[in-house]
Amino acid sequence: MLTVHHLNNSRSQRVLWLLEELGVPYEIVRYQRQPDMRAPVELRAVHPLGKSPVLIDNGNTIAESGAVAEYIIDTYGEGRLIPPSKTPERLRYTYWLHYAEGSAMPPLLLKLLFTLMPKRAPALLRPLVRKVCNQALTTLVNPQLKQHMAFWEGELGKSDWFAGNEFTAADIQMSFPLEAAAARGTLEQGHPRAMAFLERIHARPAYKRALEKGGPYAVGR
Ligand SMILES: N[C@@H](CCC(=O)N[C@@H](CS)C(=O)NCC(=O)O)C(=O)O
Repeated sequence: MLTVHHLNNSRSQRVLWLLEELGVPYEIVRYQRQPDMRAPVELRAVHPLGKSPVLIDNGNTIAESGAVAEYIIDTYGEGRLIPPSKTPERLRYTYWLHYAEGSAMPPLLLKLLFTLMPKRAPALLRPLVRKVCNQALTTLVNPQLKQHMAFWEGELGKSDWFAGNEFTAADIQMSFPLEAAAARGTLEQGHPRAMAFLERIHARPAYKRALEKGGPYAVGR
């Protein structure tokens, strides 16, 4: 049976959700984040980077959530949750599947880092670190994030889902950046379509089942 190496409160929640949408049976090997939020070292025995998700199936070890989603759709999708090939929707699907980790997550990660750094700096250096981090946030990170969020808002004005009128695996992949932006408190103001997207996905029975199996998920709320 397919095995998901699942880190609590992480991107691998999307993999559980995709498998639930497709009704594919799977087992979960669970890992708990350490106090510093890193994955435990045991995950490095499964994949050298020690990050989650990692999928094991039929002797294949698959890492990187976009690649995991592609593998699951190719192997178990039977045409579901992917637009037909050679259509504009398929192009959009491929774009969002890659964009989520390749372009959307880096500024969100930087926002998290520059917000946490002053809190973790030694007390004496804290004012200086806070000043540098705030400058990086205001000049570099926040403007980029604003641009990305406006982009999502505009695209969700063209159709309910990222690749078109049908829900696809690209929406599952895009859920993480949107959840992360909402968790950083930057999405609520001025992005009603992105917020409505989150409401729609949270209402899906497969999303709820995946949450029950994956454990507490604080990225989005
Ligand atoms: N781009 C990779 C990112 C993987 C990643 O950074 N996963 C996080 C969980 S959200 C992780 O394992 N963090 C723990 C650590 O870095 O130790 C993917 O989409 O799979």
